[in-house]
Amino acid sequence: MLVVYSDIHETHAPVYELYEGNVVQHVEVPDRVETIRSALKDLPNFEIVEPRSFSDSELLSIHENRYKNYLRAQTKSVRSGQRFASLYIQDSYTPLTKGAYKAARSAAECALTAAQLVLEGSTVVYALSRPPGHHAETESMGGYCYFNNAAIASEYLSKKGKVAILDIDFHHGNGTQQIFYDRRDVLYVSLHADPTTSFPYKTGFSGEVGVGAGEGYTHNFIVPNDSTLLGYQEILTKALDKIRQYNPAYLVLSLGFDTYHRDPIGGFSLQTSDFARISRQINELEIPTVIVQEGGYFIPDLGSNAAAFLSEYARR
Ligand code: OKP
Ligand code: ZN
Repeated sequence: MLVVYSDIHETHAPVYELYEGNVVQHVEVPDRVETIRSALKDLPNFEIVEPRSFSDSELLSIHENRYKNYLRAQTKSVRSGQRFASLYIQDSYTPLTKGAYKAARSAAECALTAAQLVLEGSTVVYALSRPPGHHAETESMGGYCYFNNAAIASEYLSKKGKVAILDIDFHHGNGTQQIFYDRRDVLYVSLHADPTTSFPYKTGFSGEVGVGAGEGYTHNFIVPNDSTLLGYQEILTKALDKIRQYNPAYLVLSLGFDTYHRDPIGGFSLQTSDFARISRQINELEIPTVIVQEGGYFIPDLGSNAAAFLSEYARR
């Protein structure tokens, strides 16, 4: 399996977030991706490749130009450490660092490269991207996300055929939902924690089903807190049925490991070996797939969780 990775992400190293106004250590740190990379690099069946470069047009197919320019200009003026933007921002969890723009752009290029490789005939490619993307909306950063990597890759693939996005991060992908809410050529299916009590709080309820031409092409499945594999897989089966009915040409998987039982900000009870079972179930779809890394914050076990999940795919 090809793994698309660039070390540019390291220039984006958030230090703290403001949680209810209090300074809290940031969990979305460079070590996340480094620990996954080192777990995969010595495994057979994995090959790490650099992202290709893309012009701004792919990024601008999803994000507003003025938002992109704002992010670039604002990060340029960060000297060291971090600060917070005043505009185009959803929350106080998503700081500007010196490298945020470059890293986010590179993460999008990882996802785009993975999409391109799938169009060229690979059955599955993994974008080891950071910062994550699924909370980023057309015109705003939020939830540690700046550009929506999975949405940018999906838009790219949608020129060639119908795309289904399956989002299995612990949190609802409000950005991805917003971007494709009125479209039927890209299906959005998400399994996540109850937004009544979990981030992003405002969206992800089961009554949100899309609008206009997109009505019926968004599906939100709420997974109860403390769910273990059995309960999780029951809901996953329903989500996968929606994807089968849609019969897409491509699958984009927004993959989060914050569903792990030891995750510091998650609330489910999945174990390392469960990730292999879950990926086997998704793999049964047999659709050409771009996997895009989203969350997952328990660094000591991130490498083994990624290896457990991806090794099932690497058999393909
Ligand atoms: C990003 B992704 C904890 C507050 C956490 C933000 C969560 C962002 C998750 N101090 N709030 O979906 O993994
Ligand atoms: Zn998450």
